[in-house]
Amino acid sequence: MSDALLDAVLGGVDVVDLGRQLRVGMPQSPNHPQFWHTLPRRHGDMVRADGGSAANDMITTGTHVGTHIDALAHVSHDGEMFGGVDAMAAGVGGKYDELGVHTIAPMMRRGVLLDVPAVLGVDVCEGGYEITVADLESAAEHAGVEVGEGDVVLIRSGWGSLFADGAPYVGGPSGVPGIGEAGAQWLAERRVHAAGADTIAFERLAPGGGHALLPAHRVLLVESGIYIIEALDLEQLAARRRYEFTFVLIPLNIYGATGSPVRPLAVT
Ligand code: UVW
Repeated sequence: MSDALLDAVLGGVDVVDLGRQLRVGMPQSPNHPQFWHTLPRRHGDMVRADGGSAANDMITTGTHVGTHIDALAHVSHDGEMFGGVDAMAAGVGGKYDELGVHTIAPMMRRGVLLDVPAVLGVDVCEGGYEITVADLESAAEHAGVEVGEGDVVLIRSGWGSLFADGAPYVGGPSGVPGIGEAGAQWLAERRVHAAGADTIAFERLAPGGGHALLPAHRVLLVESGIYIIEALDLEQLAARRRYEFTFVLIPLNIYGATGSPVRPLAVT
């Protein structure tokens, strides 16, 4: 639905789309199977007696591509997932019965935006920059919000403005800005429901790429049961200085999956 149509349907309600468009060739994590979209049946391939015809397409995709949510089944540490679930015993048959994405309830919750570049006085945080607890606290103060239990916290690094450039968004040699273990502990202490960012892996990736250590994934997904949302588009929200809103997200109800593409909304 276009922005204009959403406005017409919802009247005075302001809706900001936080999802990235899914398209072949978009930047995505090399850790995941890529998004693929084909059109096996075009108009005219099958024409009914009355002249009608239908086009039908097909997507093949990893569940962690584009804007997406990580289920608690996504990460384990020392053989255990959240709640002590045995990671090696789980997933037999290709499905995570206990912590798959089907266990994430649709979200309609208080959302807050922590705009880190706004408090650092830059357009974009540098590649590999670790967003500190002091940065998070300054951004909350700047926004006039207190992060509380059950919130969805969206952390903007400005890196999302590189999405259209492709490879630079993924990082590699430059690294990617984001929180580290300390920032994740800060979120966990506040007992937030979910946390998201405008980057490909949510947390800081060190320059040089490779198979990164992901301590914030461990703290949030494994130790705290807090969902992670990645590759959000936070640019419009920041431009409009919308720091507090109703956050709406519905994961696809894929039984046993480790994640799901999503199209979240910020509603005020
Ligand atoms: C990364 O590429 C690390 O993202 P995800 O958490 O979806 O695996």
